[in-house]
Parts: sequence; structure tokens; C-alpha cells
Amino acid sequence: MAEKIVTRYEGNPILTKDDIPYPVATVHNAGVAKYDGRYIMLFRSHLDTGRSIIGLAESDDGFHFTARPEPFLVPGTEPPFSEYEAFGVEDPRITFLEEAYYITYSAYSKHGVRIALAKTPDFQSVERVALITQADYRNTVIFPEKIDGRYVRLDRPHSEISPWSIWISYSTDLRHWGDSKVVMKPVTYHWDEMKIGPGAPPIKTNRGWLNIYHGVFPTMDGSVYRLGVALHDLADPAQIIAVGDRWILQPEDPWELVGYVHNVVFTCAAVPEGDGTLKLYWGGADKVMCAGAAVIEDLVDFCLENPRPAM
Ligand code: BMA
Repeated sequence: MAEKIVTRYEGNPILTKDDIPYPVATVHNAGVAKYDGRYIMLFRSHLDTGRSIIGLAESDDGFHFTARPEPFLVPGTEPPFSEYEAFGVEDPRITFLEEAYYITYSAYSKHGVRIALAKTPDFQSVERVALITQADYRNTVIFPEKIDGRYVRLDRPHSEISPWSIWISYSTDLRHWGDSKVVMKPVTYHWDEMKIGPGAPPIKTNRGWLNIYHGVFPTMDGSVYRLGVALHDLADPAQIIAVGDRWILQPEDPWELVGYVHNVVFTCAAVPEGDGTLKLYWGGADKVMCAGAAVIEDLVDFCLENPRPAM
């Protein structure tokens, strides 16, 4: 087997429930961004009600994180968020745009799961902006710049008659989104055949937008969550240049194989560094946070060398 394209950090897992100064059952599926020269991680935790909140941890090197004493985002108490976040907030993704960090997260309630948008200038205060999808949507990532005058996002609506696929939408104000279309679908009898969803917010490269996504394969022993890569056209990200045929990361470490939900690696964040590498962050078995590194150009090559059809 060829050398692995994602190098796991030797100190994994990097954050667990034992590191959190308030009672939680899990630490996983975190968004990560650089702010003021430091790494900020917004991580999801299950409480022992089975519902989730979002905490914050900080780091100088991207691997050693210290959690703040209080959670960062808990279900909203003001309408309309109180109605739609009553069952918890999950899986934050962070995109810096213009003057603020925007956070997309799953808002769960008796009405289903939809995506909410919040923003913060400094990770001290946080302000809710809007609920930006109806139910049943998850896995929404916003591109880090406007393209052709509009904000762009990828997301994953639920569907009964088609395997869950990746869609693109556009907005001029980040609140109202439209012009939606499907851009990428699972491939039958392939590691991502059951469903796919955006993972980390896309990363700009010379050859296209790098989209690190998750794919799910159903087995007799439950579903396996893995990560793959796709490359979107820079000027028109609805056009997919290539999708890597093989996964780039699958559950292998003990804390990825066994946990709250076994056999899961799930990403909400990849942080590009100045040296051409990125740090990739993923939840292991919905219970702990893990990190690794990859060379961005290697991931782009991986898409182009042996592509599978986007649809
Ligand atoms: C998905 C989401 C993720 C989770 C994954 C594996 O449907 O709920 O938050 O990591 O399942 O359990």
C-alpha cells in the first residue's frame, strides 16, 4: 500500500472529554480557525442527555488545546433559534469572511435538523445571524471568499429517492440562499455509496477549490464514515474538475474504531498553513478529536490522478 496521504499526529487524540472543565460525554466534529496567530477550535460535545452543545479550546501549535471553562454556544433562548435549536447544536464549521468569523452549525429540534449561521469577530462574543436552511439539511460549508460577487456554500440536503449528495447555493447577504443545484453524488458500490457531505470549508489552491468531504458505506456491522477529496473549478465551483476515487482517511486508530458511534472519522475543519501543508481535524468515533497533516498539492494530485465521476 502506498504511503498514507494524511499523516496522523502522533499525540492523537488531541482533545477528549477528560480535558473539558464541565461535564460532557464526548468531544468531536470541531471547526477550527486561526485567530490572532492562535488556533481556535469549536468542538461539539454530547451532554448526558444525548443532546449537543459547542465548546471552545485554544492552542498555540494546533495540536495542544486548552478548553475554556464555559461552553461557547448552547441552544438559543430567543426566537426563532429557541424553537429550532431545542434538541441541540452540532458540527460547527468556521469561515473567515471580510471582518468576522462565520460559524455554520446544525440546529436540531422536533422539526428536524437545519443549519444556523452565527458570527464572531474575536471568539469572545457570538451573535446569531439567521437560520439559513429549512429542515433536513446538514454539513454546510461557506467558501472563504465571494465568487463572481456572491457568497457560495456547499451543503447536503436529505433525500429519500436519491443517495444524499452535495449541493451548491449562492447568496448576496449570507442570509438568503438560492440558485441551488446538485454537484456531486455518491457512486454505487464504492466507499462513499450511501451518502456524502461537505466536510471542511473549501481551501483555495492554484488548481481549484479543494473540498474534503465525508462518505459513508453501509455494512452488516453498521456504517463506516471515511474522508475523500474533490476539486472544484475556481471561477465556477459548481463545476467539479475531479473527485479522488479512493478515500484519504478511514477509521484505523482504536479511538476511531470504537467510541460513541464506532467506525467514524468525520471532519469539519482543515487549516491551510503557509508552508503548503494543511492541518486536518476530525472526530474519532464521535467521541474524541484527532489531527493530522497533508500536503495540499498532494491532495490536489490525488483528485486528478485517478478520478471517479462526480455524478
Ligand atoms: C452523521 C452526523 C455526524 C456524525 C456522523 C457519525 O449523521 O450525525 O455528526 O459524526 O453521523 O455518527
